[in-house]
This record gives sequence, structure tokens and C-alpha cells, in this order.
Amino acid sequence: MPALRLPENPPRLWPRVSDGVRSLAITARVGRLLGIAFGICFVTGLLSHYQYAPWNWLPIPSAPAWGYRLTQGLHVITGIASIPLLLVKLWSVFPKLVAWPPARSAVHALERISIAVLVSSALLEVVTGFMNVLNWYPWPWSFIDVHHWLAWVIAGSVILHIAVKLPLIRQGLSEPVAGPDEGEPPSGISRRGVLIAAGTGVGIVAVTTVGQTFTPLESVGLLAARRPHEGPQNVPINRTAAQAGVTTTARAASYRLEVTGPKPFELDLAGLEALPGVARELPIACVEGWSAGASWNGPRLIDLVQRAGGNGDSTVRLTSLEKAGPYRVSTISGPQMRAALMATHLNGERLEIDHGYPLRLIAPNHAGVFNTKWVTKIEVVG
Ligand SMILES: Nc1nc2c(c(=O)[nH]1)N[C@H]1C(S)=C(S)[C@@H](COP(=O)(O)O)O[C@H]1N2
Ligand SMILES: [Mo]
Repeated sequence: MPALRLPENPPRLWPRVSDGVRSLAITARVGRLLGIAFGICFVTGLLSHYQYAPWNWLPIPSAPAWGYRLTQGLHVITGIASIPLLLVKLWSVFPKLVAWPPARSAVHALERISIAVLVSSALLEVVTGFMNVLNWYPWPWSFIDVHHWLAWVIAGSVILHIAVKLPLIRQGLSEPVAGPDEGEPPSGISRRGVLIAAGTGVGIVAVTTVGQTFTPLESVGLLAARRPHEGPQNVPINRTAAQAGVTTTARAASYRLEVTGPKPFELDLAGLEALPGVARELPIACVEGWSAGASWNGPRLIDLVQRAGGNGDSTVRLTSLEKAGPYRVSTISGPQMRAALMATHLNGERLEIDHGYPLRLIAPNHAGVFNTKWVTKIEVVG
């Protein structure tokens, strides 16, 4: 039987990458882009986190109303763009990542451990972040806590990494992308080609996801989990009334809005609908990366708070008809509370049940998750 002989030049599916293509010039340039993306993603992520844990001496402003929509949009786009950048960067230093022996000295061992921490935490962060955009949480731990603390680990490791590599970064950025010795490999990919491929990858993921927040690009939102205009009344739904288990209670004749405070009162549906309303254009901007502008109408929250004996400095807690679930209760205060609406109408129609009928909160520059739907209780707590 003839011996099985492997062809000397196996056919390749991918363009051949010669070792000359991996270069400091590419690593440094991709690294710089990745650093910028991570930086924007970190700052906008902290701004989002601040909505969850504000300091009472520094209230969250209510203007611009689209502030959270912008910062959360940037967060998701830079986070997604860092996935191809990170992969290209890892590819560009791959021989070093798997170099043998693993450590030449104690200092070298420390450096490699710090890179292992950086690479693994960055991969975990961007991949779980992307799964969050897809609304997919196949893990038992708190996404928000892990995502937040990993970000600090990454920020620290990135600063350390830049400090250690600064001389190399300088050198790489000063070298031309196409090295003088680089003959164009006949069937290969050039250094410039690698950068163009990386840029195209970033462009594709950015354009196909930005559509879920930036309406002119909605039709190309292939990777977008939600389309800004898909859903009842042209607004997407995070959790339906059926999922929240409120289809009966939200429509029941026994529905009451209870407002507690120094002068508590109660309204039935007719009483609620008789309240004077105001109209506002406000976006819903979800932490999961989609947003949609809409026109809302309903009584001002501050009017209800004042009628119950509170004032503009009160902290207000809203409770949903939903029996369980992480978004059943929310708290609002400061400029956002003073500017908030208790919406009864969306885009000119009575709220659909999935949007929170009979009554929901909608506040400017407020993370979508806190705009409680199916509100049945408003408490002036402080
Ligand atoms: N009671 C209740 N309110 C809720 C939610 C929920 O699950 N339950 N989801 C929140 C989230 S995460 C978002 S993004 C918005 C979405 O509002 P929409 O479904 O009307 O677009 O509602 C918020 N209000
Ligand atoms: Mo959300």
C-alpha cells in the first residue's frame, strides 16, 4: 500500500500570512485603535453604571434627553468594534503568546501573567457584552457586576501594558506599515491588507449593529437584536405583558394607581385618564444596546408627587403590577424626576399593554430599564 503522503503545499482556504506580515507596525496601529475603542467603551460604560448607582450629591441631569441614548449607543458600538480589533491584535502577536519557554526570567513571567489576565478578561468582557446585546444570558452570575468589575481589571491591565510596551509602541507607530523589505507575497496578504481587513471587519460589525440605535441605518442592522421601529406602536418591546404575567391585572376593572406620601390618594382608570397630560419626545434607550425615539403623553410625575404632599426634592419609588422580576420597582429623583412623565399614550395612541398599559414611567436621559411599565404604586419616600 503506498504511504500516505501529504502534499508539500496544501491548498489554502485563507490567504497565506508570511511571518513578515506580522509586524510591530501593525500591532502598534491596531493596538492604538483598540485602546481608543476600549477607552470610549470604559467611560460610556461607567456613565451607564452611574445610572444604577448615582451619588446623591451629584444628580443625573435630565438634559439632553438623548444623553443616555448617545453614550449607551457608543458603548455598544465601540465594544462590538473591539471584537475584530482584539482578534487581529492577538493574531499579530500570536507567536509571542505561545512562545516557549513560557518565562525567561521572573520579570518576564510577571509580564506574561499580566498579559494572560488582560487577554482573558478582555475576551470574556467583549464576548459576554455581545451576548448581552443579543439578550442571551446563559450564566448564573450577575452580568452587571461581572461586566463592571472586569472593566476595572481591564483598565488597570491596559495601563500597565501600555506603560511596559511604550518603547515598542513608539517604535511600531514610527515604522511604515509596508516595511521596506516586504516584497508582496504572490498568494499572500500584505501588511496593509491586514489593516484593511481589520478596518473592514470593524466597519461591518459597526454598521450592522448601529442600526438598532441610529435609525437611518436600521435596514442594514443584520446583527442588531432589535430594530428601532419593530414592535407595537413602532417601538420595540423588552418584556411583554404575557412574560411579565400582567395581561389580566393590567386590564382589570379593579386597577388602581396608589400614590403614597404625606397626603396619599388613589385613582381608578377613569380618574387617571382625566388627569391633564403633557406631550414629550423621548427615547427609550435600553442597556442591551437598542434605542428608539417616540412621542409620549401623560400626566407629569411631579404633579402627582406634589398632590401627595411631596416636592421637587422628593425621591420616588414606582412599583409595577408585575409580581416578580428585576425591573418591577424603580427609584427616581432630582432633575429626572422633575422632568418625568407618567405616560398613558405612545405615538398618539393609548399605550399598548406590552408598553405598560395603563401607566408607565418615561423620563429623559434615563436608562430604559428604569422606565417601569404597568405602574400601580407611586411612593414619595423621601
Ligand atoms: N415592569 C417592568 N418595566 C420595565 C421592564 C420590565 O421588564 N418590567 N423592562 C424595562 C426595560 S429593560 C426596558 S429597555 C424598557 C422597554 O420598554 P418597552 O418595552 O416599552 O420598549 O422597559 C423597562 N420597564
Ligand atoms: Mo432594557
